[in-house]
Amino acid sequence: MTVAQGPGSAGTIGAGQRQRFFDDGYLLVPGVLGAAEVARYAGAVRDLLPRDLTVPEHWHAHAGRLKPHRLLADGTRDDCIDTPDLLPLLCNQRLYQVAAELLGRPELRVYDGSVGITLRNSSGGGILSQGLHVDASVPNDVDDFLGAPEELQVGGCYYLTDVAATGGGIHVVPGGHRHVAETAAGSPAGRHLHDNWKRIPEMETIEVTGNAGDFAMLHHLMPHAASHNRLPPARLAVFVRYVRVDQTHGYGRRPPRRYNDAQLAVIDDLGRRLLGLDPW
Ligand SMILES: O=C(O)CCC(=O)C(=O)O
Ligand SMILES: [Fe+2]
Repeated sequence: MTVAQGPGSAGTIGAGQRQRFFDDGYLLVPGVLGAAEVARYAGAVRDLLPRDLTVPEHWHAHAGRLKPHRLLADGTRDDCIDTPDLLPLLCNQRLYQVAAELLGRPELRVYDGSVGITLRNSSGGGILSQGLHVDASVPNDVDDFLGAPEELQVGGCYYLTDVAATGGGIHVVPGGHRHVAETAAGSPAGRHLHDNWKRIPEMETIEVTGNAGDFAMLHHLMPHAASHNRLPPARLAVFVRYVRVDQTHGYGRRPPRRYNDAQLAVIDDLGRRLLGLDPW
């Protein structure tokens, strides 16, 4: 397990941990959130579940894993759950510092904000509940991954519960991001191989276990997948991703989302820049 230094380490992860991230393709950043914050955010995630446990039709629900969505007026679904309760997770100072260190410059944009709740279940015979895939910040109509720092996205999930082995932790392939880059570079299909790398053939994975308040940070070419939760505690996670403002494909210059007064009240100065409301 690749583990970064804990909080109080001057806000940086240091060259060694940075190197490990680029060698392994992932890094567990411990203690991004303190116990009181964890309790508050975990409560906010639990409160997304209707009291009568009706799972709305427009939520994703598969093998005990729920992803809340909002149904928009035009009938589309939005999985960014940026309620005033959860929005500060996108503006977290310490996680931002880690992302800026990995991405090599301070001017970043943040996005995602989706929530993953994995309940204990005995479905499926295997370990993974999802096919191995990458969530690359490279559009599907681009033929090759560049591998340049400006193209990189780093992101993953906060654990809001302790995630012990077989408890639904995200699975990764140590070094798998290099395999994806090399295989794509060596194939005429490039970025389009394996259904745009959304259906990666089986590879050996490990589960990222961690404590409530930790963040599992992944390189955007890291093959990964959700896993079944075989343990009683639900796994609560919130996903956050970062790119540089000069991101090759424009991910860093997307128009900001629209926020109401209650949301704006919880967005600090750093958050305003990360969310694209103010320039850097
Ligand atoms: O829930 C997880 O552990 C991973 C989910 C994931 O990778 C995804 O939905 O793209
Ligand atoms: Fe994913």
